[in-house]
Amino acid sequence: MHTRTIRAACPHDCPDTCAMLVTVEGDTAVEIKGDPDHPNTAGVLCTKVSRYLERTYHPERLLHPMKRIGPKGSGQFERISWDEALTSIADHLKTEVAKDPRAILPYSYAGTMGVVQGESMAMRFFNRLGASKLDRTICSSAGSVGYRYTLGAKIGTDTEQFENAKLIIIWGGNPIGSNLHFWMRAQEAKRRGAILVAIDPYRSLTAEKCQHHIAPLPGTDSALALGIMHILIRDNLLDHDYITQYTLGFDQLKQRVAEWDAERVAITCGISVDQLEMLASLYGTMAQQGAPVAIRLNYGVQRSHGGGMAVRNITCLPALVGAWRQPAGGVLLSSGDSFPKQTQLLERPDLMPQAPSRQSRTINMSTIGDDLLREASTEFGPKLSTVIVYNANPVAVAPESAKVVRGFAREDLFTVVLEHFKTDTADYADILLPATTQLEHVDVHATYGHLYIVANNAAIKPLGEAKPNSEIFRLLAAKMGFSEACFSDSDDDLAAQAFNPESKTAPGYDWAKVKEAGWVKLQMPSAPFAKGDFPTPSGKCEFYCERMKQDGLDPLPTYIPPYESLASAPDLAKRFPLAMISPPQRNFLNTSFVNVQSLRDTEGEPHLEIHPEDAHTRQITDGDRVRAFNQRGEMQLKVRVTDAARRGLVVAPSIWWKKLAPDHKNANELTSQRLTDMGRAPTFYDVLVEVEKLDSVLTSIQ
Ligand SMILES: Nc1nc2c(c(=O)[nH]1)N[C@H]1C(S)=C(S)[C@@H](COP(=O)(O)OP(=O)(O)OC[C@H]3O[C@@H](n4cnc5c(=O)[nH]c(N)nc54)[C@H](O)[C@@H]3O)O[C@H]1N2
Ligand SMILES: Nc1nc2c(c(=O)[nH]1)N[C@H]1C(S)=C(S)[C@@H](COP(=O)(O)OP(=O)(O)OC[C@H]3O[C@@H](n4cnc5c(=O)[nH]c(N)nc54)[C@H](O)[C@@H]3O)O[C@H]1N2
Ligand SMILES: [Mo]
Repeated sequence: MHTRTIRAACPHDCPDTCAMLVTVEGDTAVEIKGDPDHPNTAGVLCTKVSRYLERTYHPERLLHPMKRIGPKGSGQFERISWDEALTSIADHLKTEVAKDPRAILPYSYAGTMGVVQGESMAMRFFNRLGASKLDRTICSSAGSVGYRYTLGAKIGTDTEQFENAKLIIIWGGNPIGSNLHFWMRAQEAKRRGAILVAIDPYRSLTAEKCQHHIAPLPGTDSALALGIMHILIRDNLLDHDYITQYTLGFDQLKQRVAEWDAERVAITCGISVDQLEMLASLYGTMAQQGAPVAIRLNYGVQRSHGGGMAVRNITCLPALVGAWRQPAGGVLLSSGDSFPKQTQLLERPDLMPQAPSRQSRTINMSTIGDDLLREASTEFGPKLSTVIVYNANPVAVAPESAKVVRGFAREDLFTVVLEHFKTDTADYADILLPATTQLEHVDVHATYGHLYIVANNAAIKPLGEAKPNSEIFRLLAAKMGFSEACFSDSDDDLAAQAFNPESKTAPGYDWAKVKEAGWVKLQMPSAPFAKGDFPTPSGKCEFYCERMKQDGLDPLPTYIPPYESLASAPDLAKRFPLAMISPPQRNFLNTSFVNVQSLRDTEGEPHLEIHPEDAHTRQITDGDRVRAFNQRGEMQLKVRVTDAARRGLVVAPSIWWKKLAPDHKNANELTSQRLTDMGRAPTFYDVLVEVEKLDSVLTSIQ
């Protein structure tokens, strides 16, 4: 049998975007592994993606188009032909477009991070329709806005440099679970003598392996950063030369942080003064001694009311101590803006119909629950009549799930879902279309955690009648009679248009070459802000930010408390005294992989971690089944009593498929649709709950 090796890219929403090698025998993929030559992947795949073949050849893969035959949400479908599926979608869309195309909404996120199967052909289609635009805020927009105000663009320390750092602060992230290849560098740094500090309310797998762990209350990181700045300035642990040359607003910052003495910060964050002093002095003193000090800033800090401000404040730190001078110093949140992606060319916003009577409308994906239930009004525009979901699972991942479910259950809503599996969202589809997986289609990837463009070649033919997203939207465009040339672009054409060959970072980008080689590194300076060059309006790191003032925000670093906490909402906290966070499980990728049996077996059943004292006052013991609830909803979980959760905090590792949980619910029953201070993002970790033991009678009914 003909055996060959195909160069592929891991498509998942993860900073690591691994380069993979797929071995194919005949028509079957038989092995998948990390590319040993790729500097970031270094031959290693995480546990879940090493099961990608199990996912691809899963017996429950969707293999042909289907239409709904049961009530919404029942998951009852019957097989139809592609022609019937596409014709019925196009007929429906034509009627809606004639009335008002804004009633149509695409709903997509990062099921695949590929440029081709993500927002290229699909967005051309929706732009040409004149559909509502989707504000893609569900993950990273709060931090993106805060970061860009301060530093200008999401550019940061190269992951490969972290092994040379002497101090690494891992802030709001759990890289052992979510950013494995960064963790490999951090471990190497530790072997070379570096100190690792984790800042996380929860003693995660990562925090457990760092020399220091500081556990602030969720949503208080902006205060913690103010406290560090206060001490750095108080003790003169500053790089005055760097501050003078490359920053804006130091004097105003100094005045502002004077208010944030160590006592006040320690109380706000629920930590000790000693911990704060230790952290600030470690950071400032090591930087003064010329040691590279680096911060790996992640998403945990962004999921509360003040998530944007938290990222902004933390991002001010490296400039104060001059950490940017060194390649292994600075901060990495995301490398996303290093990639010269040609968004306009790929998505063609110019195709939007120019009807003067109708302005285009934007719907925030994080408030899909409310927006699906909203009636037509002059302010809102037409009621949503049609949702086309691809690369996403909103019924499980969007906040305040009860409302999301009510929305998708609307009998007058026409829902199309492009999927690999019958997910919680797919159950609500009127038409369900089978999509190809990464092994079956072509794509090209930028990433948010390293600096390589990674190519994905198709390893095998599409299974069953599955088709790539790009092809589905091409076919729908043809059915709609769209004749613009861009609807004939092939997947290779789209991949070729992905990055600007005239750019500084990907000069001469040539898809044919990258496709063959598998990957290419961007050309980035090794210490991007060693000599300032911040892409802000002032060209400096903006401690004072005029754009924030124009946008109605405090132009200086400040503290924005959570919506729901003991200190900020004492009345609510009387009823629901515990803060709940629901960070990713190591062996799931959001909701992807939850249906892979071997991985689900590893994670067990949905569980809740609670501190021994909080458990004791509620007469809860390890292994009990409990009900976690608040004013929005409830769910049932099995309890693990552990001091990994700090007092006052419960942790519900996520994101479970609802239908695979014993009570058909997940953590988003309890999360809210309130948005962050910046970037209109969700506040998944800004939630108060109460927990009580389920009595045995109730449990047995469930
Ligand atoms: N295995 C796996 N990997 C993933 C994902 C996955 O689902 N599974 N998801 C991917 C996606 S979409 C993303 S966005 C990234 C997320 O990347 P990370 O943000 O690095 O990943 P998490 O594991 O969510 O780490 C968040 C940590 O923040 C902590 N945390 C919660 N609230 C706060 C807070 O207020 N302050 C601080 N300092 N810490 C807090 C949590 O306890 C948790 O340990 O990971 C990606 N990688
Ligand atoms: N409570 C709580 N909720 C959260 C979070 C949390 O930490 N706690 N994290 C939030 C974050 S950070 C994020 S990023 C979101 C993630 O939310 P989503 O982006 O919706 O991620 P997934 O749940 O993995 O769903 C992606 C779906 O896309 C499908 N898919 C993959 N590839 C393709 C393809 O090529 N074509 C098609 N048509 N489909 C494909 C997969 O089968 C999967 O069902 O969830 C958010 N929700
Ligand atoms: Mo995310």
